[in-house]
Amino acid sequence: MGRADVSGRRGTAPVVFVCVLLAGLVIGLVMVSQGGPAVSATSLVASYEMNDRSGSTVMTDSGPYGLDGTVGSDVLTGMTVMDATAYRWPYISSPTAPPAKPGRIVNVPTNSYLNPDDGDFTIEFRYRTTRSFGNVVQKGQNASPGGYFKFEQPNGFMTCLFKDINERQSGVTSNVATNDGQWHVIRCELRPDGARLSIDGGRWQVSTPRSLGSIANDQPLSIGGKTDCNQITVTCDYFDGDIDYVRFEKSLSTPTTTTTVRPTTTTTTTTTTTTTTTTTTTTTTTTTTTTIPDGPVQIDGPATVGARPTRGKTITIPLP
Ligand SMILES: [Ca+2]
Repeated sequence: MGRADVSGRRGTAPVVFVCVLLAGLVIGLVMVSQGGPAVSATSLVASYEMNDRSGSTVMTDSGPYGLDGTVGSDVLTGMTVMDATAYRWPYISSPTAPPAKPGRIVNVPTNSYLNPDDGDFTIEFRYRTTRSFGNVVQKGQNASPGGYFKFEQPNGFMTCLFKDINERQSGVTSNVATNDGQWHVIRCELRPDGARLSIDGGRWQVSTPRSLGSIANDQPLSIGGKTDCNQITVTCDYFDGDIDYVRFEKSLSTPTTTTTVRPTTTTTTTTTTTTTTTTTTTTTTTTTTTTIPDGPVQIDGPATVGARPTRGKTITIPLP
């Protein structure tokens, strides 16, 4: 987790006493540059707008790193749904019935930009469904070394879950169902004190405070279900519905403060003898970083669902 906490100590120029006849000239100087608190902020690392044309096999990343994905053969692209261009995951009778259908998965090859590592991480997507199951977005699975994250919606209640390298978990389940067929914006953030979830820009629903360690695996990003599954020993938990976009933000390199220390020089002169004394004071500044959560957090506040989604309309077109 990023931390923003700067503590510093200033050196004190030594006081020089002149005991003999003449006063001495005392010059002391300590300079420490003022490095402000290092604040970690999340930056966009991938943006999948899912506006690719019909029949596209490539999920285009419009983010800064071009982390394009591959569209499974069962996923429909270029769909106009209400006001959006979206991908469609067609009807499936059961998310867990054999055989596995890897064509239902959109995946992006593993990339460190898509791992939370030990910093802040944010996932936001806009989706609609009338079903009560399905994993929407995940990178890694429960058994993945290094940890993982996922979104699933048992009974229509969206849940985001993070699990770190030490198998500590932080997750939030929405207190409202969002499987009403309308567009909903789901935003989940991993912060130093755990996960928090917002529905359609509503109040944060927060996890039990828990600081997680690093989350970094070598698994692909998977949209629409699991990549590594067989529906026998590991269910695939396929999604059924539409997704308008998926975006990822991450705290990247944290700026560090620079400290400059100059030694203190003291010169003392007398009439009888001349003594030059040089004293060096070393000042040490310790710098750490902390993330300042952006935005208010209200524990277990009601999310606003049923309100008009960011770009949604009130008309309803049933899913196939
Ligand atoms: Ca879109």
